[in-house]
Amino acid sequence: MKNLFAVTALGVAAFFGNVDRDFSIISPVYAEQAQETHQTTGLVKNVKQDKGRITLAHEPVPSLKWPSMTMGFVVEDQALLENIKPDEKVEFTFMKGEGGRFIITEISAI
Ligand SMILES: [Cu+2]
Repeated sequence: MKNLFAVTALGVAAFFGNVDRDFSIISPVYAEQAQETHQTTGLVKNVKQDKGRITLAHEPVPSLKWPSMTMGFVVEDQALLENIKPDEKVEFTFMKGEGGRFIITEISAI
């Protein structure tokens, strides 16, 4: 019984040890930024599906305190741009990626 307890305690310690290591890799600040998404609508100015890029004249983005502007985005998956055409109005969801790029995770015509 004493041995079983010792083994169990060791298992719990090992488990929490692993959790601790995992959290040390991703800092809380980075994890928060990676999960934060933003949504707005916009007009498609240019699409380069083969490069996974799109230029949008977007409406304000309150969650980023952005005014309306025209800017380029990259898409998480080129397939997202399959049915997106210039001069179309779209709604989209994006997040800030590495190197200050903004990555669209969802986009659809409205
Ligand atoms: Cu912008």
